Formats: sequence, C-alpha cells, structure tokens
Amino acid sequence: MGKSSIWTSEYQNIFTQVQVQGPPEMGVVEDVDLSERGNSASFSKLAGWLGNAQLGPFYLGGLGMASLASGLIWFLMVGFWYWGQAGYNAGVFMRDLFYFSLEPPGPEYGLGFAPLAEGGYWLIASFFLLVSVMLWWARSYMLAKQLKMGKHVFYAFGAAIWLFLVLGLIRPILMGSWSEAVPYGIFSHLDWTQTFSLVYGNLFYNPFHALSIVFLYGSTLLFAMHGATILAVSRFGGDRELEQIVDRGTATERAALFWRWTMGFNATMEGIHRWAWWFAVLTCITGGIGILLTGTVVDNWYVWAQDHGYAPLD
Ligand code: 07D
Repeated sequence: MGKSSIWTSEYQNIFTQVQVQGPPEMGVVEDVDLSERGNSASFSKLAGWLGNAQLGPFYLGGLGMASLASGLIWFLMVGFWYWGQAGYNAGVFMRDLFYFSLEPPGPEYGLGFAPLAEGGYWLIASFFLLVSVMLWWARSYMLAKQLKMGKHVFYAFGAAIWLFLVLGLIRPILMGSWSEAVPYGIFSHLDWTQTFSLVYGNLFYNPFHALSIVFLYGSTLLFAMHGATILAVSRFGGDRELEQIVDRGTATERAALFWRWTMGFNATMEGIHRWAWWFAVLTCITGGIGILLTGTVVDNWYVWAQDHGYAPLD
C-alpha cells in the first residue's frame, strides 16, 4: 500500500515512517474514575518512528507515585553507596560504575539484621525495591481493571516477580541467610550468577534452567515467526489481527497456509498470542522453580544428572 492509502497511516511501525498527528486520543471516559488521570498529551517524531507518535496521557495515580517513590529510594540508596565506594569522586564514580556493588549481609548474620555497612543497608534498600515492584504490580491490575481489560499483563508480570522473589526473598529465607541473595551491581550480579552455577555443580544440568532457556529462546523464535508472518500479510490486511480472528480473511488464510506448507501445522490468529504469553510466562515460572530447588533440594546438579542417567559417570 502506498503512503497515500488511508489505513496505512493509522498503523505505524518501525518500518512505516508515516507520522500522523490528529487530535490526541485521550481514551475511554465512560464509567471510569477520571480523578487520577492525566489530561494532556504530546507528540514525538522519534516515538512515531518506533511506534505511536502520541506520548501520554500518563496515569500515575497513588500506586504509581508510591511505587516510583519507593523505587527511587532504592535507586538513590544504591547510588549513594556507589558514591561512597568511589570516594566521593565523580571521575572515579563514572570510571568504575560497573564495578561498584551493594552486597547483602554475610552468612554470619543469617536472616538477622546486620550493621548498616555490612549488609544492613542492603536489607533496607531491598525493602524499598520490594515495595516498589509489588506496588507497580498492583498498579498493572488496577489499570487493567479500570479499562475492563483481562488481567493478562498482570499475571505475566507476576511470573517475572515470582523469579525475582525466589532469587531475592524466598530462597534466601529457605536457605536461612540473606547472604544467598543477589547483590546490586552490574558486574557483581554477573559474578553472582556465575558463582551460583559453579557452587551448585553447573546450572546447565538443572532441568528447570534448561526449560527456562527453551521458553526464552522459544519466545524469541515465536516472536520472530509471528512478527514476520503478520508483516508478510499486512498487504492483505493481516495487521488488523483482531478483526481477522473473528472475521477470517485472505491474510489469515495465506499466513496459515504458509505455515502448513512449511511445517504442516499453523497456530490460529488468536492462539498465537496465547503461545507467546505462555512461552514468556513459563520462562520465569520454570526459572523460579529451578532456582528454588537449588541448594534447598539439590546440592549439585551435575551429580543429580549423573544419578538420573543423563550426565556421564566419571
Ligand atoms: C531476572 C527476574 C524478574 C525481574 C523483575 C524486575 C528491578 C528493577 C528498578 C524500581 C529475567 C525487578 C526489578 C530489579 C527495579 C526500579 C527503579 C527475569 C528476572 C521482576 N543461561 N542462569 C536464567 C541462559 C548460564 C544462571 C534465565 C542462557 C550458566 C542463574 C534464562 C545461557 C550460568 C540464573 C537463562 C545460560 C547461569 C540463570 C533467566 C547460555 C552461569 C537465574 C530468565 C546460553 C552464567 C535465572 C533458572 C529470565 C533462572 C537464569 C538463560 C547460562 C546461571 C533462561 C541462554 C551456566 C544463577 N538463565 N546461566 O527471564 O531463572 O530472566 O535460572 O549459556 O537465576 Mg542462565
């Protein structure tokens, strides 16, 4: 379709650089509480290249404000810690930014409180991060409810939060020590990840880590297949996906036939989004199970794999 066609201008994406700017869309107003909603919007050409040109209206509300405030406290606490580690020197701060780290208390403190400089500060910062993430989660429920939407985003975010909680809260509690939790630092959290794998006998042999990778890589594959399919049939109206679910057109039929020709099976126009949702969600659900079992139920994944007949007996 040429740029002059009417409908292409309504569907912008990173390869369609049409920039329409009509009056801003302010969203539904029926049966909703408007008191916390923003009532202004602006337009950005850059945003239009990436997606929709309209920015706003934003809806922060009480939960959003509290979450951002709490997240900011965590962020600033970590930042001030780094600032101290940098010896209050801006040049060192920038140079060594990726090396600084706020560490949880050592094992000697168990699940007790530690002196501020020995992990107590990490505990306080973690509290604010927890509050921030949980409030943002609640907000995703509340906003969907207001718009009378399904709660799919809320539950998907819940899966990520499950992994986050296992890593930073549930597993440390089961292990009886905050020292098991993840430090706040760029390189330090990478080192933590690597050490975790080594200490517990190579995480590659943890079947739930493997499953998590299957779903992670599977998500990228599905995303690429779906994105490519829809772009390929957008000339037949395929990008109006939801209309095509209830009123299947030639775009859907061609796309479906393409995949049956290719691999004998096709997802449906609606079902592909369920595939995507489940793959994304299962990445974190299986990942969380894998981390939860590590050190609590299984001490060494390599030995476990030997016991279960899939790692060679040395
Ligand atoms: C991390 C949790 C949700 C996050 C939330 C956000 C903030 C910011 C800011 C308020 C992503 C909280 C918010 C922090 C707030 C403000 C201002 C989701 C997360 C809610 N691995 N590995 C995985 C691969 C190896 C290891 C998952 C591949 C080695 C450990 C995934 C390889 C070792 C852990 C994955 C590989 C190792 C993982 C993550 C290849 C040593 C985990 C899924 C090719 C390096 C995690 C079961 C995800 C997990 C995890 C992939 C190798 C260690 C599938 C591809 C062998 C310790 N690895 N890995 O979506 O779940 O994370 O494990 O080598 O804990 Mg692995």
